[in-house]
Amino acid sequence: MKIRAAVASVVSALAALCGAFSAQADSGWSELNMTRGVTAMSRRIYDLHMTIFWVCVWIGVVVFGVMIWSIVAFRKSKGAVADVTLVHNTKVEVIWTIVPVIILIAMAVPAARTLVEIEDTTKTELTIKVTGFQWGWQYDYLDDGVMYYSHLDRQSDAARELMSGIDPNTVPHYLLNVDHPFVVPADTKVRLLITGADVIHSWWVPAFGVKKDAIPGFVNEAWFKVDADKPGLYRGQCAELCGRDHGFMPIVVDVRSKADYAAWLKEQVAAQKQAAAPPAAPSAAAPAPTAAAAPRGQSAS
Ligand SMILES: [Cu+2]
Repeated sequence: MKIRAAVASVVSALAALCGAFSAQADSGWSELNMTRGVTAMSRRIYDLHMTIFWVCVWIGVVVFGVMIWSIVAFRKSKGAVADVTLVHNTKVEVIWTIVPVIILIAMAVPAARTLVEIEDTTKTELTIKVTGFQWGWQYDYLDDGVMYYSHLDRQSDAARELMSGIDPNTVPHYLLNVDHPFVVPADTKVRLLITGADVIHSWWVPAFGVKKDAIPGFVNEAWFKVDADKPGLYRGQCAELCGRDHGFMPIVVDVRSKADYAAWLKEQVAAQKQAAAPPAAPSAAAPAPTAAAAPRGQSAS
């Protein structure tokens, strides 16, 4: 009876913990977990992750609970005699085969549905090619002819140098800032065509629930649609060990409202057209600085 009470108290403590976890979703505890993100897909992935996490917790509690209770309650010193009828008991074997199969199917159905949807790049409204290189990212807006490179920002780059004398704590978003953030519209299904220029990189932005390898010679697809009310800056990193400066090629996505994005795009198109125009007339104004700076640090180490 004591053991039964102990098991009951462990179960109720775990139930309380479940409640505490969901109540503290925005406290420090959530830092240990996946982010819920800012897209419907990232939330689906999060919910799936939590569902399966709790299924695993309950299986662990039940299996270890029964095991520990059996070991303690039926110990030899208490005079327990082994129950030999349980050996090759067909009924028990059928139950402990069917129950896990049902649990696995119940978990596989929502997981497969989510995976299929992650791969569904139909009905995209904007396609951008993302190329990872040593060490930075190149963004090509295929329909608009806009292209630029995104590198670690100058401040972080200076502070990271050996003996730079700069305290990294004084650098805002140290190693997580870029010179030219990746600008995309909110409330738009954006398809990314992800590839690599030299070695394998991986484009990872947790808030979008997107992590896709950038492999030379292959084009991988990914998509995201940020909630209309969630414009802002979202950060990510290269998630594939790609060489010496793997830790120094962050990603910053600047999600803007559709109107702000359209205005930014117009500006970029005009600026890049001007930069590409042949310098025919000597009186022509100098091309406006654009985001399309030459990639630096492309040479392999
Ligand atoms: Cu990389």
